[in-house]
Amino acid sequence: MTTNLNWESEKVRLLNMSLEDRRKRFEKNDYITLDTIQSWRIYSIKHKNLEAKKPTLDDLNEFKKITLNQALSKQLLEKVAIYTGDITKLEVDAIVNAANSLLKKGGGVDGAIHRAAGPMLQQECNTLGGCPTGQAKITGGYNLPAKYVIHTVGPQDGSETKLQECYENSFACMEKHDLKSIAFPCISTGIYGFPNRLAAHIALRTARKFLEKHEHKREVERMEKIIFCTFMPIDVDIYETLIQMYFPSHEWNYNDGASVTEQ
Ligand code: AR6
Repeated sequence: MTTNLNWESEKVRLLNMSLEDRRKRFEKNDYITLDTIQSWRIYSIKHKNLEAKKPTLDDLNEFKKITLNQALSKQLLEKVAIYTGDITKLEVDAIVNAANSLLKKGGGVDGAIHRAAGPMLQQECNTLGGCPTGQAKITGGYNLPAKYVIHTVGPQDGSETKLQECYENSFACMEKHDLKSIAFPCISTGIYGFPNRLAAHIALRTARKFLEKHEHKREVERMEKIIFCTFMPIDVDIYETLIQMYFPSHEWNYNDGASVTEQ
């Protein structure tokens, strides 16, 4: 049993474990491996109903805040994914937690992550001195299939800049620790009440910018996968619509204007 162990030694022990040994800690169906999560390229081929999902005029206006580097468009389709379900099941390098600034276990996805990770996650969080809104701090994943948890604190006042910083700082955190796969919940859109659609624009835009910057790096330094973990049906619908703008799988693109739905 690990419950009497100190979090520091347990963190080191788990991080040094082979993948095979890490997996032995779980029932077979209790973790989801990265290779079984469809990239957006495959998802967009398999889900035929997606083409019917058109952005609105508001979406188009929000999308104007970015100009895509078209030369990278094809390869980036492999780097992003929508996954619908429980983020605590994902065997990725890091899952992101929508935390509070005290880094004390709360409700929502934060509660789910703490429950699945076990008490050492809180013990490590207690040593970090909290986390200001928009910043990100990293801990071990403990009993989670994910190696690390990146805790970021979303805005409670609807600040778009702060939400963007959550994504930017989570990416910075993973780069610093040489991590290659990350899964985000829809930060701030639950208890903190940020509008879901605008939040998805910010998440997708920030991810696109990060990947465009990153793709010029050497193969070994590149990102493997950014996963947008949707949990509520409304977010599935929003992400399935908007990801088509930010990661277009067709020749046309929304920077040139394309058909939209009436609002
Ligand atoms: N897997 C993936 N996403 C989930 C899961 C899950 N297991 N559970 C919930 N979500 P919220 P916030 C989705 O409220 O708005 C906590 O008390 C959920 O449906 O968790 O940033 C913290 O301690 C929603 O789409 O985060 C803070 O006090 C998304 O996760 C406060 O809530 C985020 O909702 C943070 O509020």
